[in-house]
Amino acid sequence: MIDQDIINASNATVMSDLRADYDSLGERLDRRGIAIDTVKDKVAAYGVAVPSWGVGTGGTRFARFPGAGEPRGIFDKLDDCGVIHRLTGATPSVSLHIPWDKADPADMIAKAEKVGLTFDAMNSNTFQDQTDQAHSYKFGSLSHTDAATQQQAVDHNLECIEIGEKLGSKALTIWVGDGSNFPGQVNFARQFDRYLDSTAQVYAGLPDDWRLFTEHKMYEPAFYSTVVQDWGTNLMIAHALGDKAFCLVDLGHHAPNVNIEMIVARLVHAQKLGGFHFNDSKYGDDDLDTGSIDPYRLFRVFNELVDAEGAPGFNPMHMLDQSHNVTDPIESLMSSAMEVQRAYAQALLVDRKGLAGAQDANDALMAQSALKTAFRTDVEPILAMARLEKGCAIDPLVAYRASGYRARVAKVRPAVAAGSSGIV
Ligand SMILES: [Mn+2]
Repeated sequence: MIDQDIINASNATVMSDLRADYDSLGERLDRRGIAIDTVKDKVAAYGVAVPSWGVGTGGTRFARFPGAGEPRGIFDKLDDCGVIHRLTGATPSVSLHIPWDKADPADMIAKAEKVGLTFDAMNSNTFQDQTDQAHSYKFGSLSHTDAATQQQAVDHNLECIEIGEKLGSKALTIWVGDGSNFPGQVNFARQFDRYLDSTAQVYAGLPDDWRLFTEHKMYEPAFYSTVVQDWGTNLMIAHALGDKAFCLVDLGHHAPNVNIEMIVARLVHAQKLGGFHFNDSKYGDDDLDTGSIDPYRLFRVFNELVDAEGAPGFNPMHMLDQSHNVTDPIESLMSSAMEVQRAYAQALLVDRKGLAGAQDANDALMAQSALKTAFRTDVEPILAMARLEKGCAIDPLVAYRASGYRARVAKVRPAVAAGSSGIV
C-alpha cells in the first residue's frame, strides 16, 4: 500500500530538523518539570478509531461530489484505513457501520490483519430504509408507534452485535434519527417509553464483556425534537438500561457555544462517559475536520479527560466521526487523528498541581493561565517523534502525496456517479 522506502525517503529530509526541535522542546519542558519522553510515550500509546464511512467522500443535503478512487466496499475501505494508520500510527482500529459494511466476517478479519487494524465499536443503522426491509423508518425505528417496525429495529441491532462478536468488537453504538418535525406530532413521554422498551431488548442481547453506547443529538434528521435530545436524556437512558450502558459524546451534536467539556466532566462523575465522536463545527452538526474550527475546545475536552485518568469506571472509546466533502478523506482523517493526539499531548502538559492550587485560592487568572500555557506549547515535535519511532511518517501528508496512493487506487476503482445527496 505505502512502501516503507517512500516513508523513509520522506523522513530523511526532515530527520535532523526534528531531532533538533525535539531536543529544544525537551529542554523547555524540563524547565517546567516535564519529561518529554514520558509525554511522547503516552502519545505513542494513544489511538483513535477511524469510521469506515469516513474514507468515502461525504456530502450535504444539496449534493455530493465524489472524489477519485473512492472505496467500492468494505475491503477498499479497510485498505484506506490501513494507509491512515500506516502513516500516522494513530488509528489502530476501524468502526464499522451495518449494513453498509456487511461481508463475510472471516474475510474481514483476514483483511484487517493484513492492513494492521482491529475492529472498534459496531454501528447500527435504523435511520434509513434498506431495499429489502419490510417496515419503513420514515416515522421512526426503535421508538416507532408500530410494534413490528420497533421489532425490526431491535432485531437489526441484535444482528450488529452478532456480527461484531465474530469480528472481536466489544461495543455497539446505537444511533437513531427518531424524533418529530412538528409540535404535537409525537407524545414526548410515550415516544421515549417506546424507545426505552426497544433499547432494553437490545441491551438484553449484549454479551457480558460488551458495552452499549447511545449518542445524543439535538436536531437532525428530525428538526423539532429528537428522541435522544441531549446529554440529560442520554444519561437517563444509560441509567435505565444498566451497568453496560454508557453515553457517547459527539462534539457536533450540541447547540453552538454549549460547554461540552463540562458535559464530559459530568458524565465522568456519573461514571457513564462511554466515548467520543470527534469532529468540529461552526454552526451546527457540520461534521468538519476535528480541530479545524476550535482547537482550544478540543484541548479543553482533553483537559477533562487527562484530569479524569484513573477515575472509577473511566474508560472512554475515541473515534473520529466527520464528513469530508471537499478534501481527500484519507488526508482529512490523518490530520484529524493528529489533531486529537495534539490536544491530548497539550492536555498532558497542564501543570495540574499549579492549576489545583490556583483553583483553591480562587486565582482565576493563574488558573486559566495554567491551561493556556499548555495549549500554547507547540507539541508537534512530540507527535512527530512518536511517529518516527513507530516507523511511520514524520509528516504523513507529505509522505502520502509522495506515495501516489490515490492515483493508484483511482485506476482500479471506477468513478462513482455524482449528483446524489450525501450522507451527513
Ligand atoms: Mn456521531
